[in-house]
Amino acid sequence: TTPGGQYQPSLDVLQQSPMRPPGAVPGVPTLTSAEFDEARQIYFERCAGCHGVLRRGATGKALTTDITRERGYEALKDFINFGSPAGMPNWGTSGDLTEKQIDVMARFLLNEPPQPPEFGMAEIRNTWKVQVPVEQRPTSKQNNLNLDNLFSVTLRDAGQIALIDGDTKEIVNVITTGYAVHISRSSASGRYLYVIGRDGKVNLIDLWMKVPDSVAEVRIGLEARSVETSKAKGFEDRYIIAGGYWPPQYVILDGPTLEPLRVESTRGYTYDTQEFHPEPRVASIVASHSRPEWVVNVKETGKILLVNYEDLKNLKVTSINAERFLHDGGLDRSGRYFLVAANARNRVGVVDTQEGRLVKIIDVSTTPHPGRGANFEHPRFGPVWATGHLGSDAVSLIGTDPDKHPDNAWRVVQELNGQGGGSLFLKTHPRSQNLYVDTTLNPEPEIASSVAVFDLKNLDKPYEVLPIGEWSGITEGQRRVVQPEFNKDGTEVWFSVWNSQAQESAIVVVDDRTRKPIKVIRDKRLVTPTGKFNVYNTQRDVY
Ligand code: DHE
Repeated sequence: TTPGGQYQPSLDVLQQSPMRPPGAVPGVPTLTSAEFDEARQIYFERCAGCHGVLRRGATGKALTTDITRERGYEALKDFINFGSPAGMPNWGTSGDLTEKQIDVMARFLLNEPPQPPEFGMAEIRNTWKVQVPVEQRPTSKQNNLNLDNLFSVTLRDAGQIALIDGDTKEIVNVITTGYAVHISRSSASGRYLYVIGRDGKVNLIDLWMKVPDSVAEVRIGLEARSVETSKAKGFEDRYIIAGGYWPPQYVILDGPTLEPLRVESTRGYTYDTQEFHPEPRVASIVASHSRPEWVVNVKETGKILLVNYEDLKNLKVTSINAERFLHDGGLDRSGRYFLVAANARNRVGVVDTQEGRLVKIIDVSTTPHPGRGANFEHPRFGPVWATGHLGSDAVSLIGTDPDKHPDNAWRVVQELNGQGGGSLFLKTHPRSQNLYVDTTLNPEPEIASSVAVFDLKNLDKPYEVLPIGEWSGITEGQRRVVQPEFNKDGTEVWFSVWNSQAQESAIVVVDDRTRKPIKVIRDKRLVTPTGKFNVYNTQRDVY
């Protein structure tokens, strides 16, 4: 471990490619080699996720040179500096990028995007390392941790995760991983934890070790966001799937060792106009608990793939036409239906994972962003799944019970109004009466550093605002509050107070019943905490 160590994301693989600053185009500013490398690095770390490596746009607008040259250097600089209410972060005024870096980025965007190299089985295999072979791992749990209530916390800019004991709130270990781990997923048994970095690096963490640590790693591409495990009966802890942004592909790995087994490209045709797309990225992936299948959401083609892992040699994939720009989503409370945001189309798609078919595409508000969403019993409409939005203050509640509440199923039964746009995640728990909605990317610092709580028994009651940033005791920097996550019992909800790398960050733990803070975790090792994943809730998809 390297507690508090600063991670320098490496461009090792990218560096091997023959990419050089483009030659001068009349009227287009040039970049030196050093500036070009810096811009590529920043674009990879901050921009590619929304705008795409080839800049063809998805959650963010297209930034191809026909568009950027039309807008011009000054407008690009302003946009990067101040952001926009539609969800573009204010990279300059937040302190994340310097004036000089913004100048370099504006010039970079006026030039053609460089295309990174491919990354097939040979390259993937080259990065595969088993640090502790299976036979040298413990055969029973070697620690006294209550693993069910352990939290895996992303330390974004440090390239690490922190394992935090949910009972004592102590940091158990800080583990070096890929850069900006996006999500953590628990294996079906709960023994293993899988994390994926933005740089495509997957780490396998064995929670049975005396001090849980990484036992294997592999890089599945150059940019990635999602990882999931096999959860069906008979396949527990057997396989892993990781989804790539670049190259656009998914890779199936052996669960206990991360040995790469099969790589599949997602390049192909959009579901609607059936035009070829060179960069259909793999967004969220969720495992079915009842069938040996993963639900794989392909952003740019708008297709949902049900990848059956029963026989990897004769891979069966059901390809469902859904909607473009699929992003994040989760299962309904029954576990049968999967709901996913097609965020740039303001829609939510519903798939019946049992019958392997699309159920409905539902119109919601501007740019839905649910995370995995929030399931609860609505006092009037029965079971619902909720999503917040990046582009509006709406929280849409969608009925999910076609058997007992057929009139309410697969439509927005109610829209709540939260604090504002810029919402990333919302959460509740089967034992909670509260729905917590963050507004992390709202341009108003007060709103970005607080959350709204709705009373699930009385949704007409105005929401209460919890000033989480203020409760953290941190006074410096932009204290963005992000991603509510419950403990195993559903009695506490944890929030990250996500500051820039140079500033102090924290985690605030709130008592769900009283809605008051019960603990603030402040530690110099907590560098830029973002996502938090409770082992038990993640393993069983409790959300
Ligand atoms: Fe995420 C989930 C992609 C920005 C933190 N994010 C996801 C998922 C995808 C995704 C595809 C679903 C994974 C799954 O369930 O299998 N995220 C992207 C992007 O492309 C985007 C928009 C831009 C980018 O450059 O990455 C983006 N995400 C962010 C952030 O800025 C956040 C706040 C911090 C960070 O690390 O970059 C962030 N994303 C998260 C978190 C989740 C997530 C914490 C899981 C939430 C959950 O509760 O399931």
